[in-house]
Amino acid sequence: MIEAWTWPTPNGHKLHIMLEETGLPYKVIPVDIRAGDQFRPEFLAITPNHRIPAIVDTEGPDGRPFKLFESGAILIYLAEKTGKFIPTDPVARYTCLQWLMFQMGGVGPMFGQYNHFANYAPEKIPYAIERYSNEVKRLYRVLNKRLSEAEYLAGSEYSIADIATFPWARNPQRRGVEIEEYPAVKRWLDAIAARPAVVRGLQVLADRASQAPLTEEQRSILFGTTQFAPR
Ligand SMILES: N[C@@H](CCC(=O)N[C@@H](CS)C(=O)NCC(=O)O)C(=O)O
Repeated sequence: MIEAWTWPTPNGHKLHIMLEETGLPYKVIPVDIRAGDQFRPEFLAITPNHRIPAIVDTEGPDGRPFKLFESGAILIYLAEKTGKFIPTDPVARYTCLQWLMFQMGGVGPMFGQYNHFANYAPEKIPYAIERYSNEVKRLYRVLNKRLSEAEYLAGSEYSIADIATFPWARNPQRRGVEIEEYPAVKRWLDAIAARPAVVRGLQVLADRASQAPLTEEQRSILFGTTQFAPR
């Protein structure tokens, strides 16, 4: 049984989709990051980084409970545990890991910074918005180039690289992007969105997702004194 400590955000959806794709038995433990659940002692005991997602595999590698955080590491772990969505051929395997790292180091952090400065920053800073907007578009261009030459990011097979990138690349309008400018990304997004396990994964905690403006308390939890208090 996988305990999924999670919330319906792009990083959370990577885990939800992977769990649905692999068919592993799992239990969702909601961590409401707007309410500050990420700072509760029981969650900090799993991840000192107080970010979702994190998992506990009640039957870990040595048969004992195993805790893991960082969505990329979790995807690799679950792929290796099930033998699914990570190629075994060395070239395809490292190509898969290359695109997974591209998501973890580029797409996630940069799209996140764009979202922060465009939608959450209390003042609109043109330099920051333009910098991250340019970077988001550059990353979409890189994805588009790759997906013009291969069906999926790792090559011919759907893999954890796609599972990691899809939740960030969908909803291009939220990233200030016109998807028609990236036709190969659009083709790939449509194909992945049609997968039944992806549809089910995106439903996990969907009733708790919110686009509502942040209250002052939520702002402190996510971006202010609560977030940055030493722990
Ligand atoms: N590199 C981490 C990033 C995780 C992350 O940033 N999670 C966000 C939600 S998408 C979070 O937990 N935010 C809570 C907070 O900022 O306090 C991963 O991929 O797991």
